[in-house]
Amino acid sequence: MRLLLVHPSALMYSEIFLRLEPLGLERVAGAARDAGHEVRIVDLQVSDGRELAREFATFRPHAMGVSLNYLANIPEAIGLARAAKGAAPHCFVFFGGHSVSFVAEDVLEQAEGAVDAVVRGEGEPAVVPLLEALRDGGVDGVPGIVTTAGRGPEPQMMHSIDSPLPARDLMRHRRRYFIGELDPCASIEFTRGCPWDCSFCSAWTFYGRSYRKTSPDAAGAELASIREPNVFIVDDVAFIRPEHGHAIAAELERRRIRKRYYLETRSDVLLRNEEVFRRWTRLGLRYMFLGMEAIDAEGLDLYRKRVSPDENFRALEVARRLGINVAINLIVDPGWDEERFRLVREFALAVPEIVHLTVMTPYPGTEIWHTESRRLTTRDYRLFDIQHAVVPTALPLDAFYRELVRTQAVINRKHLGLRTAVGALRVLGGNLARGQTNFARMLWKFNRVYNPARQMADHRRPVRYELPLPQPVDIGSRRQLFVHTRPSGRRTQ
Ligand code: B12
Ligand code: SF4
Repeated sequence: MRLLLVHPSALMYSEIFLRLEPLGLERVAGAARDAGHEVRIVDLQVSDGRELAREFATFRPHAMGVSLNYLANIPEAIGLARAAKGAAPHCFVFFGGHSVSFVAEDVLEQAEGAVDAVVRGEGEPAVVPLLEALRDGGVDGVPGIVTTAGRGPEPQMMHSIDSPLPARDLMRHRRRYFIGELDPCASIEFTRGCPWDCSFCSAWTFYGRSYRKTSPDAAGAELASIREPNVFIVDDVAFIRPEHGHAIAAELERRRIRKRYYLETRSDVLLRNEEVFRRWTRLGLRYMFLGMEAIDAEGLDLYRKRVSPDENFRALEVARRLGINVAINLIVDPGWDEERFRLVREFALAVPEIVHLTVMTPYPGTEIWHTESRRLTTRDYRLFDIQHAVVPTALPLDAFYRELVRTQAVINRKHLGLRTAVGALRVLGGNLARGQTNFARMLWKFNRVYNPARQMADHRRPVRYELPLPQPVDIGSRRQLFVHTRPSGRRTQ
């Protein structure tokens, strides 16, 4: 069958720092292609609607699948589904991905027939049975399927994540993916899932708190096939298991693979496994996101981060010693006042690291979606991008955004200060010489993108599609939050 896979546009407020390949969609494409189907991908992060319309008209897909990892993309995806059905009523339209797995029934209802099905959970084990069922008639038996008739069998979880390989060759604009100065940049996955259970995060609920690893051999072979000199490791928490990090490193040493890497991890993992990170710096590890989330013990407890402020600060020292550039993430609570923002600015100016701010947002699939007692002030999907406040702010909303943007701007200026600017110019020169302009554009975009008036205007847009209301759930039984449920007793690590 002919399958067209689509990734929606980038969210404006994240595009400034990065734009990365849609690895999940590429893996779904890989699974379908391995089974003999003809597959194409359009990534609207780097292509425009005209390219999609052209592809749709010439390829004439039997089915179109849209990736919905981000809630904020749901209205756009419903628009794409409506357009597809208008142009080709017999094309089977389905959605899949992280966020839509938690709100499948609501999205089907909102799409009013434009979406035939939502696939909950991992896409690789579902896509081939789905295409076969389409050919043979009747999709109700496909694992993870949800239609307006109800839910099919439970989603299946792959035993090994070594295959299928992502269909990277189907991406037509690979040079447009970048993260900071790592331009161009590919992505890779070494592990899937997270064994922790932070209250604001849905990574663990999606995979039922399970955790799987690639084999070092498969990871080495995949990295060897990547042409880009830079790689973003998409794992929620990199190198939880030191022996796994060492085994992949050994494989890269054996194959003489050297690239520059960006990854994300936790402070306690970095402290525990310093040696692994040191070894990876020799292989090219340059940048790391550290989800600190809060600078005080109270905030860390609230998010159930299971890390102390002391561990966070010691982890920063370790990273500095290893020469890794760190981007710290802090969660802004809508309850913050001017004094609190001032303290955070002071902290951000006092540390050499890049400080990134995201606004505390209850998402479907997270524990705080069910427990956060503050009323939602909006249910507009587009505002659930962790750059907008969706629960009441202590400051008037416009003052909250002014403080937020002021803090982000102070931090940004710090990084564009004279010393950094000289460094940035050197990098810029190198990138431009190789025809890579993503990093250059990013440097000048800040004021246009981060702007309180624009954030306020986002709240005033007419709303067509709204998030469902949170249902009270007994958090004592966590399995109610899971998309994938594991048979009890199975080892996760
Ligand atoms: C890597 C990553 C990114 C990367 C890459 C994003 C990209 N272009 O794909 C970067 C760093 C750019 C990023 C940015 C952001 N991210 Co992010 N990200 C992740 C992360 C850690 C892993 C995603 C991943 O690549 N996994 C590996 C691949 C193989 O899995 P996958 O993408 O989930 O795909 C599988 C299934 O979802 C499904 N599937 C996916 N697509 C499709 C399509 C079809 C048709 C089907 C059937 C199935 C299917 O099958 C795939 C294979 O099993 C997830 C957390 C997580 N563990 O999922 C957060 C996560 C998705 N991100 C999140 C957020 C909030 C953001 C930001 C908004 C943060 C910010 N403000 O800066 C931005 C927005 C980016 C944007 N859209 O413009 C939230 C989403 C919250 C929500 N409910 O909307 C998550 C869940 C993290 C969290 N802590 O809660 N992110
Ligand atoms: S925030 Fe990080 S450590 Fe916490 S559950 Fe999510 S992915 Fe895991």
